[in-house]
Amino acid sequence: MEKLIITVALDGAEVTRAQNPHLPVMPAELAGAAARCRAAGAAMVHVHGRLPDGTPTQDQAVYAEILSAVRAVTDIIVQVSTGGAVGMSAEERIQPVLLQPEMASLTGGTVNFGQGVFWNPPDLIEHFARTMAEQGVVPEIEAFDLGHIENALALVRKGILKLPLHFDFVMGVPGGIAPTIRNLLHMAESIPAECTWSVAGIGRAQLPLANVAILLGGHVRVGLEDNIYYTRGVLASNEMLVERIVRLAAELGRPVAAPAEARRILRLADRNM
Ligand code: KMH
Ligand code: ZN
Repeated sequence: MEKLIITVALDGAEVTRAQNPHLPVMPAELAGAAARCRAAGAAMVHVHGRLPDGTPTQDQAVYAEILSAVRAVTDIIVQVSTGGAVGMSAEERIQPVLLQPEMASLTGGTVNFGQGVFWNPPDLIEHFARTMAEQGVVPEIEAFDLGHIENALALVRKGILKLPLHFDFVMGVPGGIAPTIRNLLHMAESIPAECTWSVAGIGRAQLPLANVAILLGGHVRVGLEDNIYYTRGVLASNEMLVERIVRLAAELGRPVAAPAEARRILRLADRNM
């Protein structure tokens, strides 16, 4: 088994500081959290832009600040969001890719998202995938449901995405796939053998699914975007969630990858060539 890549989704677009005061929002806060998570054992951050009042934004200038702030303090892999927030236009969402970060999220299909709809029709996915390829940005396929894997593989057949791909199974969004171990096994068995995957369990599903991923040879995403609690009623910080995965991985005999090792495992230098 390869070493374990821990990704931390630092802020997301939905969680507010009123819900969790540890939420990093401004570029300097995101950079500080990224450095602390790197020290704790994370190899990658997934980041969303926010305005000073916490409103989600995909503004290129905001992401430029985030990228330079994070790069100034740590060698962690930075993956920008192209999901943004429900209701944003495609052109709004794609902006951070034009800054040529190492990675960007690429959602594999439309999904109900609570009471909203996270809109990802085929032409949008294709446009985002082509833009990432043009900009030399490696996609992480966000699969909120099983069909999202099939959509990505259809783009491979069309020559728009290239194998191997890295998938993130986002499990437990109301409207998406249920966060059960059986479903995780099904997702993991549904991708080509040469692909890599991580799991992002939402809410209280984060911990059990992370444990299964450690045992299966998958990778793990934690962070306040997906889960604001450490345990019932106790608010988490991003670092606390990373530290717990590092301890669990050690107990289960799975060493943790540093960013350079994660770049090799994910073949970041070869993908998109
Ligand atoms: N905020 C969600 C609607 C991504 O970052 O690529 C979408 C999301 C996915 O967070
Ligand atoms: Zn996100």
